[in-house]
Amino acid sequence: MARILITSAIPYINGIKHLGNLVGSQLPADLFARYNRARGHEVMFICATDEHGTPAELAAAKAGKPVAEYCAEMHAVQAEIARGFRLSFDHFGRSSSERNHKLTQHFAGKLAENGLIREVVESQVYSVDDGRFLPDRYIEGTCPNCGYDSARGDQCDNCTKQLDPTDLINPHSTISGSTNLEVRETKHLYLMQRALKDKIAAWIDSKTDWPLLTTSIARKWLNDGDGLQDRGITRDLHWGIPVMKGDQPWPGMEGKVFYVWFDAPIEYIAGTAEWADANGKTDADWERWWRTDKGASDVTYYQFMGKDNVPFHTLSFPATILGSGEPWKMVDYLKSFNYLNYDGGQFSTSRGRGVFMDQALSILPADYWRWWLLSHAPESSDSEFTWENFQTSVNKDLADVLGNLVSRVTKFAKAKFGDVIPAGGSFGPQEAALIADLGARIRDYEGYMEAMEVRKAATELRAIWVIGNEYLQSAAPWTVVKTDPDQAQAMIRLSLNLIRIYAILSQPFIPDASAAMMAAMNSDDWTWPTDMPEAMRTLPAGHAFTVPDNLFRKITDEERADWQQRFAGIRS
Ligand code: B3M
Ligand code: ZN
Repeated sequence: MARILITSAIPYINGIKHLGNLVGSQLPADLFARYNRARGHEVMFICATDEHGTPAELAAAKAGKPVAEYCAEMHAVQAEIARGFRLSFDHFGRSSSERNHKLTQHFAGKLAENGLIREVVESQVYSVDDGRFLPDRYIEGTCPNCGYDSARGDQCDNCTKQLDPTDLINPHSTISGSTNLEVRETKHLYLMQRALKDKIAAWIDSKTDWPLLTTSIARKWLNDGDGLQDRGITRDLHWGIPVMKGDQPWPGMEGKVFYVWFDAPIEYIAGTAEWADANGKTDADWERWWRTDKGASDVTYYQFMGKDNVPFHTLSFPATILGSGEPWKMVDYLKSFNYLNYDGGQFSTSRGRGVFMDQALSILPADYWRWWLLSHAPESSDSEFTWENFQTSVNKDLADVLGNLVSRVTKFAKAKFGDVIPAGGSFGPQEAALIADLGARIRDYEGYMEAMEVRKAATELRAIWVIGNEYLQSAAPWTVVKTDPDQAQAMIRLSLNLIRIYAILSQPFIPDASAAMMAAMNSDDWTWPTDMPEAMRTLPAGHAFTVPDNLFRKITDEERADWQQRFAGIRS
């Protein structure tokens, strides 16, 4: 049994995420967590809300609420939606937690002790009309690297370069649109990442099995141009983690907070401590996941995120960890995703374009979305959501292939042989062939799941459903029953067992349908099918089963057209 630590990039607090956000981090992380639990491994799966920074302050102001209250409410909203999508976090924490305050201040203190923090009197953009320093994200202008005209002060979304606001050409405030900006002096702390460059480079070089998307982004920002720069880790904001050196005040930094991207990844650790607190565990219980001197050396740690988050996880966060000089667990495998586009364009939060997580659940159950999103995960390139494609996937893969098999088999079995699994006949060559094929395909499926090849795993799972249909088609128990009822009984016995096996294999993708299949088979034996002939006999003759309600309904053309219109966004 392995010990597997999984973190998903933590979603910002300021609003409900769209399906593109979901498929880029939380959902594939959940798939991987569910798979590993199903294989009997010890899993710790952590996510949280990312609550600091100006976006939270401004969203709270817009909602007319104190920011702490706003964050608490939005956390509850996001947690509820996560449950709706069956995201199986062991804990869904909050980056504003006491645990994260303490840990973030701890790391800053260690970095200072190790001589890796310098104080910089910085010129920062002050918006005269807004009456405040403008944080990075609230300044937009032209990217000095690629010329994109809506680059943000912290990062260019076009070329992913990490920026400082003063790098921008023709900057303006995104709060008021004002260009009446001046540069004023303010003191900030810088993490001396340059001093850690060799260590970070060596660490990245050791990751020979990482996806190219991950290492190419990391290497680019490590080596290109000026390479790894020292980074400001404090901000002139009210809402955030107060700048302290461990538990000591930091002279000259009163009233300032840590930069949201400094404390956010630390929340992966803090979130695990929150898990301990919420479950009556001790510090040792979470430290065994994170401290290599306290049991974490046998943990394998996987991170999931969209490509825009990769620089922070391959350079900045490792700099924090390595710079602390303490034995914290570092990521072993970083799975990153491209973007999901929406119906010929991009998802847009500001324009309400695309499907947001709450809206998705209001029109169809989680499994429908999980299946489409995961089977179209933007792995090797960006991918696109279209309603036609979604309708086809749901109607064909889920309703026709899987749903239909389950309903056909159970209805026929009940009509012909009653409420229990029939005892007649024995498995012949057709059954042996199916069992062998299934066994081989399950091994392939395991390989893809272990490699986090999400699309390939989905394709293999679908193929596993298809071979069941093909078997039924050629074995044709509804015909055989007329001439050789015993043989038809054996076929149905195998098919009912197949439904249980499908429930187990499909559970990481479509947990609700899997639970319904397992319940219909009147079983709670979720043992992963490693020994195929054995797994095919788990439900014995005489075992009761029921006919479940239809697992999936089809999406009609009218619905498709209606939804396409409804989610097109205010300006389309
Ligand atoms: N909140 C950005 C995002 O949701 C950011 C991730 C933090 S991961 C530590 O895309
Ligand atoms: Zn750029």
